[in-house]
This record gives sequence, structure tokens and C-alpha cells, in this order.
Amino acid sequence: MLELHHHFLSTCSQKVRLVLAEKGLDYESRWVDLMAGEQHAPEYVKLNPNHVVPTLVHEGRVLIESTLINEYLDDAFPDVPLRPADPVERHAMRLWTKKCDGEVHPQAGVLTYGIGTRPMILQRSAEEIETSLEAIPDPSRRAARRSVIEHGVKAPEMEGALRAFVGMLDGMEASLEQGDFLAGSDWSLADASLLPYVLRLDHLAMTPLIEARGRVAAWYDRMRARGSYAVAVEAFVPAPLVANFKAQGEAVWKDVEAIVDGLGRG
Ligand SMILES: N[C@@H](CCC(=O)N[C@@H](CS)C(=O)NCC(=O)O)C(=O)O
Repeated sequence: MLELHHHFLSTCSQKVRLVLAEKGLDYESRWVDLMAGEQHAPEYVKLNPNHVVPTLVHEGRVLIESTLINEYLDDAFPDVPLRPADPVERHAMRLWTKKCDGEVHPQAGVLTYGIGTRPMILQRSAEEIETSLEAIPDPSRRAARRSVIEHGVKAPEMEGALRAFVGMLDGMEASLEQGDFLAGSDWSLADASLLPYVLRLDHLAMTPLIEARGRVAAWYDRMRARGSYAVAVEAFVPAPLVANFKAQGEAVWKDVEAIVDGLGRG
């Protein structure tokens, strides 16, 4: 009944898998190998014209955009509601999902490709790298990807990406003063949206940025203690790849730290 086209480590796929797990929904899994470029395959692009994961197919209806997929799941399967009933709390939840889509996610690729996957990509031939870059349909996304693959942590895009992630952590620290969850008194689509990005920082050895914010660090622990994390995230995390990400992150941590320390001074 539900078919999810996704990737094991993609943040947007994790967001949707977390919601499926919290709702106890089963789905047919369809892997899209992003490193192999399967997101550009004509058959897949018919489903998702943006060449990205995830895509959900529900009884023949095709749904794209992870935040909207999660809202759809909450509408279509309301038994375990994941949006606060209170209008003010629901607004707070939407502010988080909007921030995630508009400010955080667009920068995640800069960190992931510029630090985590760059060494693997650089092992390919120049021609292969060019082909994979040319397949990215959005010109600004393509330009940023090219820049971080060429320059890594020294890419000019790195500062904006770190600014967005530090802003996310600071905003979370402030929100969590109100309670255990990002919006309202229960786990919501806001928590689903942000957890993969905090995890990505951790995977890239930027853990000190999390630990420096006590409420975020405690939230992160609580989120990872939930059954949904084990089923939707942990079960898919390839340990060798994450170990590799961590090693790459550790290798550039001093540069990252210097950029973060300089934020707000310029
Ligand atoms: N706004 C989209 C963004 C989806 C997106 O960027 N997905 C990434 C993985 S998290 C992707 O498929 N990237 C393909 C690529 O890097 O070529 C959503 O929320 O679904």
C-alpha cells in the first residue's frame, strides 16, 4: 500500500522513515542509490522530477517533498497524530519544518559532500565527476556541489552552511527551554524534521557543537532512545561509511571550528 523510494543515509528519507515508524506503518522499500546516480534515472525522474529522494507512492498516488509527505502521512493515517492540536503549538511546529526546508536542508549537502563524501568522489575520474555534476538539474545546487567537491572545507559555501546549522542549534536550544520537544508537549513533525540534521553534524564529527548546547544534547539523547530511531535511522546506518564520515570530519574539525568561531564577527 505504501512504497518508499529512499536512501539509507539521506536526511529527507530519515525524516519520512521516522514518521512511518512513529505511526507504526509498514512500507515497501525501494532503494535509490544516490552515489550511483539512480536519482537521475528516467524511470525515477518520472516519479520525482526534482531528481531527489524521498518519494512516497500510496495506492498509486505519487507524493514528493519530505515535509509534505510527512503532513500527508499525518492526514492519511491520523491514528497517531504527529502535529500539535493547539494552533499556536502547530504554528511553532510549522516554523521548524519551514526553517528546516528553507534554511537548513539546502546547506546540508555542502557539509555532507564537502566533508563526508568528497574523498570518495575525488577517487573517481574527472569525467565521471563532471557527468554526475551535470546531472544535477538545479543550477545553484550544481554550482555549490562543484565548489565543495573542488575546495572541501575551504569552499566559500562552507561559512553559510555552518551559519545555518549553528542557527538551527541555537534556535533549538531556545525552543527546548519550553519542554522536551521542539513544538508542543509531544514528539511532532518538528522533531522528525530536525533529528536527521543534528545526527548529520554528529556523523561529521561536529559533535562539540551539539554538546555545547545542553538542552539540544539532552533532546538528541532522548530522540535516539525512541524506538522510531532504532527502526528508521539506526537500522539503516552503514557503520563503515559513518566511520569514514567521522574520520573526514575529525580531519577538518580545526578548520570548521575556526569558521564557527568567526561567525558573527564579520
Ligand atoms: N526538498 C526535498 C529535498 C530532497 C533532497 O534534497 N534529497 C537529497 C537527499 S537528502 C537527494 O536526493 N539528493 C540527490 C543528490 O544529491 O543528487 C525534500 O524535502 O524532499
